[in-house]
Amino acid sequence: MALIESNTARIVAPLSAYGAQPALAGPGMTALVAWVDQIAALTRPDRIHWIDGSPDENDALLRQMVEDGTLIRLDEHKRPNSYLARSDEGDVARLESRTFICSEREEDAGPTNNWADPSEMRATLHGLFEGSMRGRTMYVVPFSMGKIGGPISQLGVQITDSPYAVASIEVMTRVGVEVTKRIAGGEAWVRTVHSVGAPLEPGAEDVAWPSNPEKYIVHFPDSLEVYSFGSGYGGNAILAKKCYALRIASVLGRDNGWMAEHMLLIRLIDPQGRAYHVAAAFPSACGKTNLAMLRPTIPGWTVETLGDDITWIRPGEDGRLYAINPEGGFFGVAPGTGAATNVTAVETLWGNVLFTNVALTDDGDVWWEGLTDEAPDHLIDWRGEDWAPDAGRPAAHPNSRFTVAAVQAPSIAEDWEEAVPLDVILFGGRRATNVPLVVEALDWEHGVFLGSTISSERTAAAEGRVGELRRDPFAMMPFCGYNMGDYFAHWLEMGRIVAEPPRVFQVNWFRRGADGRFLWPGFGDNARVLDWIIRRLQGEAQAVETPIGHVPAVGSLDLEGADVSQNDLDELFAIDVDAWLEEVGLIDEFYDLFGDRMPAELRGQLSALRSRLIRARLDPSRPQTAKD
Ligand code: OXD
Ligand code: MN
Repeated sequence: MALIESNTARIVAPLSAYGAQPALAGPGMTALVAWVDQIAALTRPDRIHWIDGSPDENDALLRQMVEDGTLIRLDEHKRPNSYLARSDEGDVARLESRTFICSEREEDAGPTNNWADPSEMRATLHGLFEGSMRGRTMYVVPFSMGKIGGPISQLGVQITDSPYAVASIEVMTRVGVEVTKRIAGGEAWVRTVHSVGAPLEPGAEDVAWPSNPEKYIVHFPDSLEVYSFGSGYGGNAILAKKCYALRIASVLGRDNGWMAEHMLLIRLIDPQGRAYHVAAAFPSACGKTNLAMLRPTIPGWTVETLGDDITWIRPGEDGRLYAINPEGGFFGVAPGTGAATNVTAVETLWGNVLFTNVALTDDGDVWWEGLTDEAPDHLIDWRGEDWAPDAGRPAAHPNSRFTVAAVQAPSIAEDWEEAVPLDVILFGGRRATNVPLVVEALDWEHGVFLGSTISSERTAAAEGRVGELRRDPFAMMPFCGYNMGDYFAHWLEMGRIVAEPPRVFQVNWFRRGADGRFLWPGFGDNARVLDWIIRRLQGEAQAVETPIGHVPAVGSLDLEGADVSQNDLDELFAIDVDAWLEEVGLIDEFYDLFGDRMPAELRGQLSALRSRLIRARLDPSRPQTAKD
């Protein structure tokens, strides 16, 4: 089995100028150095570079990548200090089929994760990592999720042979010697190891994006370790993000009474200046960054950004749940981000950006589908080939990305690194049918039920057939590090241990009419839904009870100035009882997956929903929707 159990002596020299091992002492440092030595002995890099997080070091790293052909520097006037990376064509997305949860017992990984026996997996990884960094530099990257020393923050170290991963981690987390000092002092940290799996033979020429056709993204939740091999792409290579901040952190949360969620986090300020905090779970590529940077179309409201992808939540002493965004930057999907959809993101990207797989313009800037209405006449596409608007293929990869520091968003809250009390939790999917624009849960337990039923059409962020409907409870299906049945139970428990849990709502911006059109304008107009939600909290907005939850009463949604016809509104809130009874059957089947790990409370919620629907069918005169 091996994979770093032996105590081997250091076999490589550290760099002297940048990258020397920090001169720190303490039990934590001894353990850290021993681990680094073990990984080096296994992977055999030519050099070890301890990242100190300084701007000079970052500059040198970026300059080296430009020299090596890994990055293209963009025009300094158009996009200052910004770079473009083009990945290998086979390395463009997270790979769920190559992602493993290796808990000791298979049932603890649950039916929605790929499980592999931990000893067998260690043996496999040992073979893969053996000598995998030959000819390369091994970077040791100490990082903090959440501000360094924050009450909800957690530490980690990533070892990687990818300078692109280092530069990305420096944007996405807080990196540097301050973290190493805390580790040296004995604070807990998580071990993560990454190799692109492309050793460089002496004299061999490197490629711009080294990777390996064989890919593994492996989590050992019992020992809190991550190993990723073969891919340089963001979600597989920035291990602090999905691997640690969601999969490993969800396990830490289960064991220690907190939650790691795939949620954006915003502050809404109403026309009276009152602030509310909303965390929202949406499956990948459902416009989370757009909502995190929303510009309301209704007067008087402001949205401040706190986070766009991950939220960690802990009970506070006052009986409320408190949340932080553990990340330091945005790793956002570029296509579809434009002046019409997210002008704040466009402004955020003025400079200091690491782009991946977008197109290059003739004047050294970047372009992607949706950035502007009209495409430039000529581009170099994400594969490095000439492109013209009639090429018949996208210029940017559908999952092309920008990596940028959170502080660059003009909408970022001044205190975005502090924990905030949660008022509202939103669950959203991408549903063409059935799910209304907004539904308020009857209570926490019903809210957990709504979260467990999120579903969405598959997107380009992960491999698979685009368009296929997939259940994505809490938007955590690819990111829960343990049995999802237990995860549902943990959600139920968290609502019980706090005196004042947040109110829960379900939203769906993506419902389509019979003619296939989107019924809701979305984007800035989504603020109308948020306005209704906040007015519900204030006891001001009216709702009607339907079999599936509370929906806005007629006239309670502020639609002044909105371009939504009465017919579309009717369709947005229509509840088709028969279609819902079918949906109940599908949820039932989905719940069966979890066998005896499925909490009885959620089974109870499902049968209560079925009864309410049957009653509604028998007595259709009962009020059904906002518009009936
Ligand atoms: C992401 C994802 O990259 O959810 O954020 O896939
Ligand atoms: Mn995400």
